[in-house]
Amino acid sequence: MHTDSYSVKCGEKLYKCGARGILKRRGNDIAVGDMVEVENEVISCVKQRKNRFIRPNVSNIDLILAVVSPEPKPDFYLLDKLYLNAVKEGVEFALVINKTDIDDSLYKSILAEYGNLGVEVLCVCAKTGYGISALKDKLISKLTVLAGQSAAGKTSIVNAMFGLELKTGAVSDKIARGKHTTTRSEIFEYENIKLIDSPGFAVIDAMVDLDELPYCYPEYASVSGECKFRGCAHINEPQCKVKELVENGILSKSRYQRYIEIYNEISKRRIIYEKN
Ligand SMILES: Nc1nc2c(ncn2[C@@H]2O[C@H](COP(=O)(O)OP(=O)(O)OP(=O)(O)O)[C@@H](O)[C@H]2O)c(=O)[nH]1
Ligand SMILES: [Mg+2]
Ligand SMILES: [Zn+2]
Repeated sequence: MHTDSYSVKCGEKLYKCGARGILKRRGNDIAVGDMVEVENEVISCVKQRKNRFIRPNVSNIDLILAVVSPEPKPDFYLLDKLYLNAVKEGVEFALVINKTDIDDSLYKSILAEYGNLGVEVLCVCAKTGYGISALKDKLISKLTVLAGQSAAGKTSIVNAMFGLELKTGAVSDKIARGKHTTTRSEIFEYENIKLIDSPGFAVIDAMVDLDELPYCYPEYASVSGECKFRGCAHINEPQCKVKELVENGILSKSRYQRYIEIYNEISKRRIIYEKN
């Protein structure tokens, strides 16, 4: 998808289409994964979406695969926000640990953060092909998006999966960050798999308001009935079950600290997200 030109699939054929001015002017208003109506090679309307994400800029997703790797190091703050956005939109979320040839110790720290939340964690190696066919099995009959930091290996996974040679980038030596090799989201469709490769990112907004945030943490939502106050934000309230479980080491301390950071970040901004 380019700003002014969109690939629209109809039957087995791809058509290059423009878009009505009004759809473009509102900015970001056509996303990869959208179902659209086309008149004379121009997209005239976007049909109602089952879900919508800003980063990556996609819609109608069945599964978000957050790709992490030992290098660049995972940014858990970013991952938490990606995950809470998936919870908010009601979309399945799973973690893919790539580059297991470099270091396989990441699995343990990922499990410590997300293991008890019912989030599936898959290990793959795009370089050797390890775990790729098991991952493929998970994608059948779904629209899936690969998301995460630049240079984690999203495009490499697409290449390994479908035998492609899409451009991949290196991890920059100086800052150990990716170089943003993929610049647009694109759907790859083979057999019964629809997989979107998306550009890596270093920032992401939590698409929720303060009052919804606690409900986008499944491990907090499931015990909040035991907090003294209804609608407890698990921040300063007394007799808070979440805080108790964090203090007892039953819930992850570091994830809770990031929760507070995200809470503060949302309280300072002015964007209001639409409620479901
Ligand atoms: N050792 C090793 N390197 C890998 C593996 N997978 C990817 N890489 C390398 O990691 C670098 C980044 O890979 P990309 O596939 O471009 O990463 P990306 O997530 O698509 O990055 P952006 O498009 O910038 O978001 C490249 O140099 C790849 O060769 C792997 O399994 N093992
Ligand atoms: Mg890429
Ligand atoms: Zn509480």
